[in-house]
Amino acid sequence: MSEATTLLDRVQELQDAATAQVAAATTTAELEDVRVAVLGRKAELPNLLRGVSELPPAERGAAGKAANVARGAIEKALAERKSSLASAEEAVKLAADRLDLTLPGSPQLPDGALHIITSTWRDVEDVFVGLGFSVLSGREVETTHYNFDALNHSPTHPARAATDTFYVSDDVVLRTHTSPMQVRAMEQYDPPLYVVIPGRVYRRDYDATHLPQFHQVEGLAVDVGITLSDLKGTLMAFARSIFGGELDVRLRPHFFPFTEPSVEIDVACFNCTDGWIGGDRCPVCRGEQWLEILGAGQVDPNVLRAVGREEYHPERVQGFAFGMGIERIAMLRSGIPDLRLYMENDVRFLEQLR
Ligand code: 2NM
Repeated sequence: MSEATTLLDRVQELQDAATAQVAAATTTAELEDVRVAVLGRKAELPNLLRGVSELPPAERGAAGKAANVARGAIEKALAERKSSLASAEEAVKLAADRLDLTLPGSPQLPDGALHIITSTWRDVEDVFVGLGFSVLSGREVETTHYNFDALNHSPTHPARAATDTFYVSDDVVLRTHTSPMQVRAMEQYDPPLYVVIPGRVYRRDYDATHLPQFHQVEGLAVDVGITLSDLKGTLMAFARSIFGGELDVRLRPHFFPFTEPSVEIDVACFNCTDGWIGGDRCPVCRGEQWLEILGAGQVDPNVLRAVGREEYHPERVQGFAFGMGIERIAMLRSGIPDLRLYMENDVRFLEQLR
């Protein structure tokens, strides 16, 4: 028997052994071990090809070809086995991973809720949107021009004091009300103007009923022939919508720099309108029977003039304006008197106000 015949027999043996091993592999990992054992760098078949060069030239061709054919057959067997094992493994994995999307989540997470300031803000805003007002927002850092001068605050007005207002520099402050934006609105838009401006405001004050940062909604209506009756009707509709039903509203004379005349508006105490029977005094109004809810007035002609536009000349248009603290409205509605609780975000407190 020639060396070539021996070699061809060995090639056939190796191919048979390799295909048997391929067929016996039961996982893709096992199959990879088989591939390394039969075709890897240290395997016999690839190394046999090297011996071909030592054969007599006439026999090299047949031997080389046989070895390459065997290699091709083994590679094909490997590829086929690999694809069938891989799809079987995929099927097992998919069956194990199956997720029933109709099952209830676990654990059940508690629902979140809006903060009382956010929900009150939205309720107030919604009432005025329903009355035809647009909603604007302004910057929280303002110039003393927009925060005080254009709003008819005299150069010595006490609200300008550094003990009351947060100054960023000599002529820049954290706004103490949202009215600066009302001046900007008059600069930007022609009358008729019906806007409400909710937002954060800042004053140097901190106790049970005053926070250094709080929230306001201020409103402004400017049109031809606006009177105090328009103010009263609008704010009565607001008060009834927020505090309920047919409650009475009263206007008390007051003073604000930017309005003349100015009023404070009270709503009849919703807790004791039909007579208080729980003890000597109603705890909501402390026996007053009225709750102060906001300040308002006819826009002072000086404010309209300070806009500096002919369209807002006080002989052409008139206006009313009002402002309220969102915390105060929330406090009256919820009966929780200490505003500091609103800002601590103690979950036990927040959960009582869902
Ligand atoms: C209040 C009370 C009264 C007010 C006035 C103005 C403006 F810009 F028209 F002059 N805005 N807001 C106003 C009037 C605010 O808050 C208690």
